[in-house]
Amino acid sequence: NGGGKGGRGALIVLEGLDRSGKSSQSARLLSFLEGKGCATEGWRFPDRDTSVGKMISAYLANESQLDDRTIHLLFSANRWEKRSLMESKLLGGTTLVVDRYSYSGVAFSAAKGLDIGWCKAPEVGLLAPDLVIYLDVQPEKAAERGGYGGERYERVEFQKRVAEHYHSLRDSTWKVVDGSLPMETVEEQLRELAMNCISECQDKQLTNLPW
Ligand code: 2DT
Ligand code: MG
Repeated sequence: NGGGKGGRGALIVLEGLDRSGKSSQSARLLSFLEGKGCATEGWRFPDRDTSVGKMISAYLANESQLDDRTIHLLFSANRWEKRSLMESKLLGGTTLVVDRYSYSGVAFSAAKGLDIGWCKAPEVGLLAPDLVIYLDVQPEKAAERGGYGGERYERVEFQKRVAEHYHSLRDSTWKVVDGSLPMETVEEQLRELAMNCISECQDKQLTNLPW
């Protein structure tokens, strides 16, 4: 695990708008870390494989309608149902590279007009990331990238509001990376951020989101 002995794994989260490059960059980072001999797993939220995740997936595909607060709590429940597994992986020395987390939960729901404090409340007590990498891409630029997949939320006006809320959530664990740079440049920056994070967090306690 990153060269250290018996240290815990790092919780590394990638955030950003739809089409900001999170999924490709997570995959690249994952294979890089694996190549370094680092115990690593790639996770994503929503995790569409659980029964809660299937409800979320149907909602995103516009196959079901749910009240804004109801879907917000389902997204949160989808993280809660993975919390204990996440904790045991991290304590066992596995680094998790997670594509979206609580910040997506708050930014997307707040962009619909829900109160930010209300949106944060169900996230309190989930594990706090050691590093949040925000892939910063202009909403218009993201939309140009091969277009959206047709899911709910994939509209440029909505994504602009999401970007504003992401901005207000930034804290000391965040590193903003310019996602409009060439893929290899972004990849290189992520490698460095991740390696530093993994070696620095070995002896640090796991904590909970402070919201
Ligand atoms: P993907 O395209 O990454 O599968 O995300 N979302 C995500 C929320 O509204 N709340 C959340 O808590 C999470 C994790 C962002 C599907 C969409 O779901 C949104 C995009
Ligand atoms: Mg999407």
